[in-house]
Amino acid sequence: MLADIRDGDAVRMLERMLLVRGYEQLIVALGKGGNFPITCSALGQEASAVGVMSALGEADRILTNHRSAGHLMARGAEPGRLLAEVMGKATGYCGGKSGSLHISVKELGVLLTSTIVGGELSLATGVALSKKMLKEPGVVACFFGDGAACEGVFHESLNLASAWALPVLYVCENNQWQAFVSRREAMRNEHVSDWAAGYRVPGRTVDGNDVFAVREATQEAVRYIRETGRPYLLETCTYRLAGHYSLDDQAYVDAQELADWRARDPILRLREQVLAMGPLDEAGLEALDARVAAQLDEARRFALESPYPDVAALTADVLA
Ligand SMILES: Cc1ncc(C[n+]2csc(CCOP(=O)(O)OP(=O)(O)O)c2C)c(N)n1
Repeated sequence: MLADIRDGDAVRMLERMLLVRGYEQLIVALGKGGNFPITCSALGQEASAVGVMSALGEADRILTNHRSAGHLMARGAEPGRLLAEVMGKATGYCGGKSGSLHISVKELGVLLTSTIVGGELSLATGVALSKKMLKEPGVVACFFGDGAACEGVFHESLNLASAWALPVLYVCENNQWQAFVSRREAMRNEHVSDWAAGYRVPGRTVDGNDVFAVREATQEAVRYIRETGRPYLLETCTYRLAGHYSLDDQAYVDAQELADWRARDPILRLREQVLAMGPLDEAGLEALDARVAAQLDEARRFALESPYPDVAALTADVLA
């Protein structure tokens, strides 16, 4: 961990997590003004996104679900182009056609955002099969929720990836909720990773609010996949601190449960770790906050001032 501090990784990870959090809050704030698309945020899950992504390499490919902003930004996506995409602007990563629920960023290796719950699981398995057949290097990382893990497609995907020895890192972000249903009502096992053994796949659960733990677990998983060519299931235990979608006020959530998880906020935790370990003091943290706020202001300006696509663009890239 000391090495992390020395080379500035901890500060860089904190900056990314702050940027993701600020971006998600900005989208909710813009939504309150009306006339803005509804999105699904992963507020509170920043350590999982940043920790996993920090252990992946350039040749690796990523598929994700409807809570994708953190994954995209942790991979290096610019907040301005992401926001422009959500707003349907021409400067967005998909020319404004995908919104937040279907975005892909080819140059960053992010192949898919699926709003079909579990859709990313079978497609990631297929991408891994193609990688294997074409003898391409790299692993395929697939982010999904505990709700997706309760669907048949999760079990079919794990089974096939194991039977065919495919290089997939299945990352279940267990945020304790499946839309408006607590995961306790939908599954009897405590951990999604318990299911892995049934498919002869290694499974590990890690504290998803501890960015260092997530990174270390991902490094181990990726090492295993690169060495054996076989799949691995990593479960990051975390919590969705905001509603299912941007207008959801979470009235159905137990207040004590929410308060307990707020106290385990991954950003507060990393701030304290950074202070204790020394790369930044209070003034340094304030300067970091200001830098992030400036980046988000610029992203907002860029997206708002960007033009909408020409009508002619409607039929470009349409394959069917
Ligand atoms: C196939 C399918 N069924 C239902 C939905 C509606 N839906 C959207 S998100 C969601 C909950 C998914 O829960 P989980 O996989 O745990 O992800 P989380 O939202 O908690 O990140 C549901 C049921 C959908 N989009 N697709």
